[in-house]
Amino acid sequence: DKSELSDIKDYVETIRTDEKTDMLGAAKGKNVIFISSESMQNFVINREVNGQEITPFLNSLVEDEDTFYFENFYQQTMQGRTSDSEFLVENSLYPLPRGAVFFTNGQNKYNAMPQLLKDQGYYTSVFHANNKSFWNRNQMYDNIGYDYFYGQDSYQITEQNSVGWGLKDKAFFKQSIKYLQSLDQPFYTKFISLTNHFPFELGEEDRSIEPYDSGSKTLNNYFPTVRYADEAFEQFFNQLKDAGLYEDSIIVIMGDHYGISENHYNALSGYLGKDEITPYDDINLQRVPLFIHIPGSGKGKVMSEVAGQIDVKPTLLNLLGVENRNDIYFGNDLFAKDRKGYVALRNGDFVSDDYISTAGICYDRESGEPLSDGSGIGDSRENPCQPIQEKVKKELSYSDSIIYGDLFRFTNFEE
Ligand code: GP9
Repeated sequence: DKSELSDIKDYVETIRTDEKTDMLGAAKGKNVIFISSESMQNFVINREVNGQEITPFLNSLVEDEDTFYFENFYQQTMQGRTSDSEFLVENSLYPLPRGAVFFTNGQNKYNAMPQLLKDQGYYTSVFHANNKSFWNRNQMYDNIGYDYFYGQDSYQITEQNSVGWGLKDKAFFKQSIKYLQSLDQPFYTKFISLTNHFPFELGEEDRSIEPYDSGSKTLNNYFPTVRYADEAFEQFFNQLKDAGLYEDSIIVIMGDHYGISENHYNALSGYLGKDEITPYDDINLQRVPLFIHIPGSGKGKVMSEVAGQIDVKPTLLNLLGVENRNDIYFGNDLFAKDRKGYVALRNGDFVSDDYISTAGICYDRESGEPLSDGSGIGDSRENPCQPIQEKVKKELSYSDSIIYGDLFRFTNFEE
């Protein structure tokens, strides 16, 4: 109820960082082009298949002086998959333990990033060549402050330019440019890619690398579709340059959730050269890439601190120099040094600077050594994960209370 909100406010004060980093306002007034990269996991970055680089373009961004690449960035989604990752990014709240919050609580009051940016004079829109009601997006987008949703009906979709779930990414980006050029600036836009979606279908003509060879057709086909996405992103960067939109924009590329489920871990362990995928490995496989590309910044580097999708909103708002002092959220600005130091996964597992907790076992994060066999749970003298575990539990339950109780109705986020 309403009284719980003040407990929650007190708690978020303890985890937020108000550090004035050197990136504060570094992208003030710039357009934002956010690319949600379907099923893109981090293990493909800087790796090869059949002797070929899988993601040559993204690999070049890792080295790029205008790009921050977050190599220990975790996805935190649950059953709502892509929509859960969108929810995390826009709100810095956790998705729900079951169901998709886009469906179950699409009419709640939120204090989401599109609305906050709209209040600063941004035009806000989403581009995704699928049915607008998929994941109840049309309703949720309206509610969280998107001005316009370019869905399936904004694109010319033919048999030739489609595969699997719909319009192929290269055609999607190409056809989006004219809309992007017509928008008032500054704009905040989200592009949701689709081709690298399970079961990773792609015609021979669009394949630049050959599938892998294992007992899993899913894993085998994943590599060529990941490469296709990588090429689509590169092409989009070039189109943005040609359209004169590049210099005044920042471009974010983020993997939304895993693409290779545990059903394919046998094959994946072979590919990764491991005997098996342990629970510890499984957690590390929940890393997805995050790139923040700021043309002309020159400050780009590889960022290794533990991070998650919950952190995107405070990071972007600070980059854009937008104040949200009274906001209620659970992430940290990824450019701050003084951070809470852990990422909660939606099932209660977590990754901290020092530990990984999963399946009741506390591991050393770096070495993968189990530090407790689970029997120490509830006894902080034996289980070093316990104190963080408590915070994770609290945080997830506070976030759930906000959503289930629609608690933001009781606050206006103003002084
Ligand atoms: C569907 C697309 C994929 O519109 O976003 O959804 P997913 O199945 O990955 O949640």
